Amino acid sequence: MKLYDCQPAPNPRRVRIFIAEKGLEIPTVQVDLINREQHSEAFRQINPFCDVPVLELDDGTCISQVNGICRYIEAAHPEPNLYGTDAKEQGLIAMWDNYAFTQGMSAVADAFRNTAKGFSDHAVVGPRSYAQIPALAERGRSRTQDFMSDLNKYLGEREYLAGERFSAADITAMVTIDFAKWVKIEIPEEHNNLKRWYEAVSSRPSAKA
Ligand SMILES: N[C@@H](CCC(=O)N[C@@H](CS)C(=O)NCC(=O)O)C(=O)O
Repeated sequence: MKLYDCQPAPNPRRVRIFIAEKGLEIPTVQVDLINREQHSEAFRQINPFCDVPVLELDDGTCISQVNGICRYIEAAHPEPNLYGTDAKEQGLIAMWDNYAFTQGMSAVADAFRNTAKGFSDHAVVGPRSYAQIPALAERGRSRTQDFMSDLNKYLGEREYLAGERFSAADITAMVTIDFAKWVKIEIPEEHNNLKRWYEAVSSRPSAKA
C-alpha cells in the first residue's frame, strides 16, 4: 500500500493526520504539483481526476478523494473510531465533515487559487484549465472569515466539531484553519472557543503529520 502525497498541500495532510491517529505507517510517494506532475500521462493512469491524495492498495486498486481513502482506512482499521459508532454519530460526523469541507476548505481554496501566481490557467483542481476570477477570491476571503466566526459559535456549544470527542470532522476543520494562513487569514483574537479547540486539536501528535 502507498499514499500519493504532496507534503505542503492541505488535502493530503488530512489523510496523513487520519493515518497517524490510527497509529498506522503507510509509505508515501511525493507528487510534484508545482510542476504539474498530476497532469502527466503516468499519473492520470493512477487518478484521472489529477489530484492528490490517492491510496494505492496492494492489489493495484487506486482510491482517491480524502473521504474515499479515509472511509477505506476506517473500515480496514476500525480503532480508534473517527467516523462514528452508531447511526446518529456517523450521521453527525459526516454532516460536520462535509460542512467543514464545503464551507471552509472550498472557501479558502477559492481565495488562494483565484489569486496565486502559477494558477492563472488552473483555478480549479482537475484535468481541465479554468481561468482565475478575482471576485471569487474576494468572496472566498469573506466566506473564510464567516466560517471561522460560525465555528467559534458551534465550538461554544460543544468540545469538538461533531460532539464531545475528536473525529474526522475536526481534522478537516483544523487543516482548513492552517490552510487559511496561506491567504493570511488567522483566527481573530476574540474567537475564544475556536482558539481553545484549535489549540487542543493542534497539540495532538497527529497534527505534525
Ligand atoms: N476533493 C478532493 C480535493 C483534493 C485536492 O484539492 N487536492 C489538491 C491538493 S490539496 C490537488 O491535488 N491539487 C492539484 C492541482 O492543483 O492541480 C479530495 O477530497 O481529495
